[in-house]
Amino acid sequence: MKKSIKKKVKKIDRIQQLELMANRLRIDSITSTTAAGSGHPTSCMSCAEMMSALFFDELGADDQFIMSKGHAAPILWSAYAEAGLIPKKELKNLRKIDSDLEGHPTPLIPMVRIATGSLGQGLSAGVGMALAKRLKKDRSRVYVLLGDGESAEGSNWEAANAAAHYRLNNLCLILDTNRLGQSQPTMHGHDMDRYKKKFAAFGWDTMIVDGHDVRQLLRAFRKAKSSKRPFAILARTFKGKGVSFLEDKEGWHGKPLNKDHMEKALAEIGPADITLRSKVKRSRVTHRHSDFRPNDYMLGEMVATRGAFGNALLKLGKKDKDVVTIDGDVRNSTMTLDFFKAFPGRSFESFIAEQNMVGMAAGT
Ligand SMILES: Cc1ncc(C[n+]2csc(CCOP(=O)(O)OP(=O)(O)O)c2C)c(N)n1
Repeated sequence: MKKSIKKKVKKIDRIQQLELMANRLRIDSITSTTAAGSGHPTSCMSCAEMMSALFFDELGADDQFIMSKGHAAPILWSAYAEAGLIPKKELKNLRKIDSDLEGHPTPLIPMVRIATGSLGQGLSAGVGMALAKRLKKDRSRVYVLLGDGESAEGSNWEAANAAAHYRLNNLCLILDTNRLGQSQPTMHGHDMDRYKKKFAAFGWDTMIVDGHDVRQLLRAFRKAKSSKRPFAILARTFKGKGVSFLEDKEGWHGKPLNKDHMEKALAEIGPADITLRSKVKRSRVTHRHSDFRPNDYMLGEMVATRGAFGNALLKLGKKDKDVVTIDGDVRNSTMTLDFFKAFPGRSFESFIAEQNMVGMAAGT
């Protein structure tokens, strides 16, 4: 009995710690964008609890995180800084020409595997990464944070289709449903059931949560892990959350605060005195150069370009076990056919969904 009470007290502390960290990330995002004189503070503020819960509780050392709404990069940099993966003092150099902290995520920062910012790309990359993990029998997971405005991009729905087709239960999407896009409200606003029906129709498991409630977010992450299908956490949030003159207000997208506004905002954001450990580790993308010599042909020998491509791909597949092929229902035109026959385990069909095909390839 005593033990369970103790456990409960500890749990409450954990939630409060993550709430404090969410405020910490909000403050970092506001101050770094004000220092830069550009950026998207309100887009960061809506996902502060998600980022806190992810980086300081949920993400394991080998899990992958993709910030698909790449304009919220300042909160990603803040999370890395608070996790000790980049120096905190670097945050004030956001968007400077000689800083790696660009306005949108790029692999210049080692933990970033895929550049985002052109909206609608992150989920496809996540599908590619989730497939690659399965192929390597790696049991870690892939998390994609998607904007609600961004979810209108067709590429997301190609990706949603593929994720369900491949039953990627190692893929978890978090939809930051803050109701607002850049110049106006989004198509579905806060109609959470619309999103639920869409993802369910594509074969995903879903859960609607209050995206500012850390406890609900942690519960959703737990549920996602026991799902047999890809999982969408549909988080109802407010853009600019935590500051009265920004919260749920139109006209603030992509605008840093001036010094006066920043002081007012910081005074409103609650306590944020916290340091927490994260399991996320500094990783480096390794680019392997393969010394590959394609097939030789005799001078004057007539070989169709696609035939030569198919032969070369097959040879490359034999040489390098990490090479995979993704096709868009044209394997007998592009001659990826032979690779598919030789290496069925490393061959994936994207069907006639080329946006997702390219995004998946970037993610693998
Ligand atoms: C393909 C593409 N189209 C348009 C933009 C310009 N843009 C940047 S942010 C944004 C609004 C995004 O809204 P949402 O996904 O809801 O994110 P929020 O900032 O509201 O969290 C737009 C239109 C872009 N970056 N990429």
